[in-house]
Amino acid sequence: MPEKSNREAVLDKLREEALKVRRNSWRALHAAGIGHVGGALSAADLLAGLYFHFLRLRPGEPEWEDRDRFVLSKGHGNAALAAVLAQAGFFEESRLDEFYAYESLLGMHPDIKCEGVEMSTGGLGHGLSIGIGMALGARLQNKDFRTVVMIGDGELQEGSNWEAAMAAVHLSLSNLTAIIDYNKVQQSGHIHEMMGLEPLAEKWRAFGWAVHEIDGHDMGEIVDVLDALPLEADKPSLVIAHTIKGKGASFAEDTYLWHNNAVTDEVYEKALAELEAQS
Ligand SMILES: Cc1ncc(C[n+]2csc(CCOP(=O)(O)OP(=O)(O)O)c2C)c(N)n1
Repeated sequence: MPEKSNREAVLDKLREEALKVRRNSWRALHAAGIGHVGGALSAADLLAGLYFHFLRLRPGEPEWEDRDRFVLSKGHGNAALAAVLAQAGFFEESRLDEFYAYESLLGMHPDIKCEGVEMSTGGLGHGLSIGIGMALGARLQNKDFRTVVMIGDGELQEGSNWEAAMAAVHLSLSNLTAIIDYNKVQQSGHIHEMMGLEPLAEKWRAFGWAVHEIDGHDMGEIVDVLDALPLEADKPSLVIAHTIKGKGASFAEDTYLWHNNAVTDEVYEKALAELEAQS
């Protein structure tokens, strides 16, 4: 049998990590008994690609000043961020069992005091502005670290994002990348029913961003776009990642009902069984 190509081996490893991000997200949410399921699962492949292929980090030295910065602006997806940080070695995976516990640094939203977390987020609409500050900071200090911000599509309905979108172009921040987790569902319904975003790519291009659309569950497409960053010289990059809210759990896919829900023993077992079948 021919040996797998190097690319396929890399992609297989990343897919395994992504599956583990889903498993570990469920682990954390089950420990809490409740939480934001849908937006954690839609972001799992993107987070695996970022943390295991793109971001230059030193998990044993979280404050390393030349590290790349990642801001989860859609902070309610913290179960997946906690999962990927644990897998990357910022802390023990067993700490996922403290998710939402009293005084735990792993809460419903990212806490800057937690190893590997760059910014406390959760009040939506701020991450891109924070990322602009980080990217500008890199330029002013003559440093080559990159900044990546992940934004939710429901979050994008907030006006502050569009002010930030203008500012990033005005400042020519080619060291800044925004990723939209475009799962088409927000807290209380489908995006197009609440307040549609289309034509999304055209809007960002009109603002002056370099834009590329991918299937946010296709690891090959994720790796290719990350390898291509920055997409154009002198412009910030935007990746529109088409995803499915609740991806990997049939009962939670493409519905706002699983934006935030109770995670009972029964739900947890069902979710793990489905993931097992996908591995
Ligand atoms: C400023 C602000 N308004 C409202 C909320 C409540 N809230 C939490 S999640 C959410 C929906 C976000 O939807 P989306 O960005 O699509 O998230 P995803 O589907 O990726 O989970 C809302 C309105 C908040 N956290 N912050």
